[in-house]
Amino acid sequence: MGDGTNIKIDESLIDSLKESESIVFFTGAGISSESGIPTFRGREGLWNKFKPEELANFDAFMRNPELVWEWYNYRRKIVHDAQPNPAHLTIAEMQNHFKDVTVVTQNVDNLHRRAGSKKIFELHGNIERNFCINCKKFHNEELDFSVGVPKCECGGLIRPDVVWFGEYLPEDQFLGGEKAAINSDIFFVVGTSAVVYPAAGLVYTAKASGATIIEINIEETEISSSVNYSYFGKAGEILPRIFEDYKLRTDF
Ligand code: BV8
Ligand code: ZN
Repeated sequence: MGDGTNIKIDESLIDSLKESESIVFFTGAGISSESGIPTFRGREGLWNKFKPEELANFDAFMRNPELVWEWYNYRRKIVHDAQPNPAHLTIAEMQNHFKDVTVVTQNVDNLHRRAGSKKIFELHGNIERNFCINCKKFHNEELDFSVGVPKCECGGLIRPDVVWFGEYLPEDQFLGGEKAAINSDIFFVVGTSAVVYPAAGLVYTAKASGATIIEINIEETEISSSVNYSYFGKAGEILPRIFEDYKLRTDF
């Protein structure tokens, strides 16, 4: 395990980056952990206490909407107070140096957009949006988060616009992410345990399409044995390090 500061970035990776036009960043909760947002799994996962599968599903919401809404309120506050970290900011800056930079994220926290990334596919929705389970109308600014589960004027309960277990991913977002994976030269996998499907399958889609796969994580994951390069350390340290090495060895 490295701490990012003593990690050596392979020269062959920098060479590949120099020849690359399409770069994808497939990200998970770990990229936001240095912004103070707890991850779901992994050795530092705060939700180790609650299994996300038990709260992030429609049946749990119907059984106990107050509990599920409370969990999301808690997370909304953390997300609202958080700021993008050097990992999000490096990805956004790379847009100025490569032809095509795409973010495909499992995160619902909006931090890539706030960091300045432009082309983003959100596979699991966005915690800042909410809609009525009955008429599907979106409700955002007008919601009062301090008083229990809000209801739509049609009487339906309002839920966050995130993808729960057992629900289909938004088709346009998944197809966009899949197309980016297929067309990528380099596919970074950053801060994800890569156990939630179909999202994690995009790693194998990219690999089968010939992309070089680079994993950045504080620990080994399900995909570690399938990637071309693994860097074990914090995303907020390793991504800036890779980009610095790239700039040092590239003439502008
Ligand atoms: C579906 C949104 C079709 C809401 C989330 C058995 C086998 C295979 C699949 C299944 C199965 N049983 C059920 C399934 C399907 C299921 C699934 O994959 N389950 C798994 C868990 C077994 N998938 C689904 O249900 C999906 N839909 O399949 O639809 C369908 C439809 C109808 C009927 C049948 C099928 C929908 C899944 C969507 C779930 N939504 N979130 C919310 O946020 O509230 S899940 C949740 O996991 C997260 O939100 C995130 O989106 C996702 C992935 O988590 P990660 O981002 O990877 O985070 P994690 O905490 O796990 O890992 C963090 C990593 O970061 C760690 O590795 C850690 O080491 C690292 N790290 C920490 N700090 C740092 C770091 N790395 C770098 N730097 C650091 N500083
Ligand atoms: Zn409604």
